[in-house]
Amino acid sequence: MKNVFLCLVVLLPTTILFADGERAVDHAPIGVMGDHFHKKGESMISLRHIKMYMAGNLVGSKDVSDGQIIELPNPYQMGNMPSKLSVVPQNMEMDMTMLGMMYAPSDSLTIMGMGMFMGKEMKLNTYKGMMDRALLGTFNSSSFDLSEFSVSALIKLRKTENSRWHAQLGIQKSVGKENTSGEVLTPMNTTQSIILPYGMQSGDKSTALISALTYVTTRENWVFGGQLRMKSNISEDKWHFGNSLSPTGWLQRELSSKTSVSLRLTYSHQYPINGRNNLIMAPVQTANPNNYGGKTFKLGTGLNQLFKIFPGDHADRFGLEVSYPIYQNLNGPQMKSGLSIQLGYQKSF
Ligand SMILES: [Cu+2]
Repeated sequence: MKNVFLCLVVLLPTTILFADGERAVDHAPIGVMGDHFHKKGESMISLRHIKMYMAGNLVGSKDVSDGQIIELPNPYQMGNMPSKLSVVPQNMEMDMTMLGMMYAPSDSLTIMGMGMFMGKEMKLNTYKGMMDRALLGTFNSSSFDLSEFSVSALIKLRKTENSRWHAQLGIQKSVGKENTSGEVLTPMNTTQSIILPYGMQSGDKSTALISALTYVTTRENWVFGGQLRMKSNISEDKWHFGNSLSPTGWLQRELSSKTSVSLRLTYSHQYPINGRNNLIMAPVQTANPNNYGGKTFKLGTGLNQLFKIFPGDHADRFGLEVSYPIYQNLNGPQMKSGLSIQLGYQKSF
């Protein structure tokens, strides 16, 4: 990550002109999906990588300690399982790699396809199920899999000299494993293989409808954009991650035709998990479908930079965006989001 960033900075002073007066501000900050459409006959490939960090736990918007979490009841208590939560997530890292493709059969329609790989790694503490509730130890859970595919249509609604409106309508299919198992340290101080809780799964096998409305307007060297995005489940599954609604707004400043910087505010509201897998019942908060989703505000800052590296009429586009949550109100106890870094490459032809 650091090396790529260094390359971006070192290559900044190169001066080359691009076809069609291509500008860095033509695309939104890299974290915005489906932000632009293409001219008839044009294609684009993109590769993005997102790294997300999480640490600590919240109930609503209040921090909660391990000590407070292990006093909460275990809703799935059975047999000799502890009556209180006994395993507490400490931190987590998520890696998402997305490969995207765009093609415009006409000036008013762009088809977009995307595939995502997802890797997750979580560190958890296990406490004794009863008596003194002493810390027994720490263990890791992880999963890595092809997670989802999506296909959508971007429809141009209105375009004037300095503004445009477009809609996105698509289908997202989760293909990642929803029953990955892993070795865990139990509150009885034994090691056992169980189906990992929902949050560690690479998918939920659901089908969802993706819809978005985007508006972008340009005033000299400034661009303002806004997008409202929704994900709504349309399949009948044993369980699926909650529907979500996320408006985002960004301000971009063009420093030169090849460089732009941005500031973006995103709100996201995600509903809890719908349904349940009866085999997921460990004494940990993540085994409860209600402890998912919530409301989050994130602030991000980004850089779009054009280069001429590979042959072709179009520029090689790089985008970097770093964002941090400024407010979180989570259905909890739930792990708190931290920094996320997104790096992307796009090339039209
Ligand atoms: Cu594109």
